[in-house]
Amino acid sequence: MQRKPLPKIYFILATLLIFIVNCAKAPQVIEAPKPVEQPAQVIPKPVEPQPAVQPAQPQSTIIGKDGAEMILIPAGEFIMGVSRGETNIPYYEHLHRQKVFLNAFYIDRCEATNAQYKQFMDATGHAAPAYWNDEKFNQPNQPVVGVSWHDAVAYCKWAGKRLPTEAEWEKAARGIDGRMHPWGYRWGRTDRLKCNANAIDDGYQYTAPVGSFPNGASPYGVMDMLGNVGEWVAKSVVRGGGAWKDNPNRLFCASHVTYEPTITSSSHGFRCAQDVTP
Ligand SMILES: [Ca+2]
Repeated sequence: MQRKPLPKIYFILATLLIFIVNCAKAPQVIEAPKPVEQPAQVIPKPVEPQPAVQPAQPQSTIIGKDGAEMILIPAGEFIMGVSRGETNIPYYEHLHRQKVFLNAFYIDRCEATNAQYKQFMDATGHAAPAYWNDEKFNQPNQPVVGVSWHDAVAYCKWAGKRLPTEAEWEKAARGIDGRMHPWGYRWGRTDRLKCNANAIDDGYQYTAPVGSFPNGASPYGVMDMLGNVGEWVAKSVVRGGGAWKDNPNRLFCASHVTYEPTITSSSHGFRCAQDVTP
């Protein structure tokens, strides 16, 4: 018996069914996921250690325009003046022992010399002081003498400095503890050899080269604060308790004498001071 062929419609439907199934099986095109953009990574810089903030410390010594070494006298209180009975010279009993505070300052280690004063004269045309041609006093490293207070002020101004105040001079000479002399409180048997006064055996008949008595240095290392030459300070006062020709028994750091600012003497010189600038 001959099979009856399927109607053509079945082929069409079958073909259509296969197409639909294949379409369903066709691999889907899956787009690759877009990379997620990451924010740029910020790498922190290493923190450099910062030095601790320290206040600027002034140098312990400096060199002035005139070539003179200057010593730092630190800020703080010191004992100024003398009490009744500390000296047998009634003239000085008005000085009143008291505590005084001073800011830091610099002071010349030594008295101003003839060599330094010559620089000033050459630069400014300032007149020569008294005793300038006297061989007893005019060697280069001897302290300049015969200067008036006005001369001393002019020199300090040229050197970019100033005269010390009385309090500054006294603190530089005796330190903070109220001692009577740069090297100690009492005058010992050999202390006449610690400064150039009128002692027969200190080695100098007139002024000595500055800095010749290291054993007589002050607690800060300032030289010749007693003897050699008395020193002009601010307000026309001479400090130093005497000079090369004075009796050493009368020398002590708190002594002072006021003079006319125009007077000159072979016993009078000076040294300079300077503020501490940041
Ligand atoms: Ca002196």
